[in-house]
Amino acid sequence: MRPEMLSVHEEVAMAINHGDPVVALESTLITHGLPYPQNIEIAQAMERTVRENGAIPATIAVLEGLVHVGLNTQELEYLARSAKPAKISTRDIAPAIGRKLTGGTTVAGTMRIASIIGISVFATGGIGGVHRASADLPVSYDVSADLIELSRTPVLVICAGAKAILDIRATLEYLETMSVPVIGYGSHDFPAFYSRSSGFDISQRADSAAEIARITRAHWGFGMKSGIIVANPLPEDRSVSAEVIENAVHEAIHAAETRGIHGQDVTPYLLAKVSELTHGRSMEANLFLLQNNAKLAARIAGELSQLAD
Ligand code: PSU
Ligand code: MN
Repeated sequence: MRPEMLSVHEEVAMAINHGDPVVALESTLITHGLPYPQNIEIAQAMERTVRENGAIPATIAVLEGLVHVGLNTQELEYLARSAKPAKISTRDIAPAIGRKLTGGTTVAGTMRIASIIGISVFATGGIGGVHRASADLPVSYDVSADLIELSRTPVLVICAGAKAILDIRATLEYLETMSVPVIGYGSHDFPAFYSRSSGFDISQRADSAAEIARITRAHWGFGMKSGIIVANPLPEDRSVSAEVIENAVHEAIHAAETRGIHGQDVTPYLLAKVSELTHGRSMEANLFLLQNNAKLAARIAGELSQLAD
């Protein structure tokens, strides 16, 4: 990594050097997930939650071709208001630098940058996955680069599972094949973002941040190179019924097919459509779970930094 490509916020750099807890945060959520000003409000709320739980937040994004790790208020504002931001997955990092673009990094892009910098804990909403197959394409080849990054980059990703826009069963099979541990926080059931339960079992359950930290340390301590998923379900009273979501997902997928949406536009399109169809319900759950994940991530980062002593 050439230094002129990268700007690491001083506070983040210091925390990394001292081995203090740091939590990376993604920015596609800001550029493609939510409209202004909700996007900046939630980004700042997540940063606050990370701090309140004893860690330093490091929001990752690319601004005019410079990779930023940790954004100040003006930088966050610039990103949140940016008119045509790029969606930056791993393969888009170099083009974004080379062409001086501004954009939000996806789970894959954020993991890669975090790992290069030395940050190993990352909080997000939901990961990308294997998209559902359709009648004319019975096997889905739309597999998010998030899964590939998880298979080769040692970062712990705290999320609320994967959204029901995806084929969750295929996503979990893929993660099993790629040997990525999936740990349910307080649950054996993989959450489906807005809903506590997808109905699909995962192999590990852990009931505390300390237990997750011990598993993580063992994974990397043993030389494993992959990432780890921590799936953090919403509490029961915040969860939206799977039926409400499923109807919206069907309609959203149909609309995407009719309009010929493909490639990296699929996920933002489906997410916006589902959110529109479920009105405020899904937005509320979304905001809550992002904080919930930021909090758990900060606690795990704290436990991990203690184990390192
Ligand atoms: N899933 C969500 N919310 C999101 C995304 C996924 O519930 O905002 C974003 C994340 O940044 C994720 C990306 O990394 O979409 C995946 O896009 P794709 O499916 O094109 O890989
Ligand atoms: Mn895709």
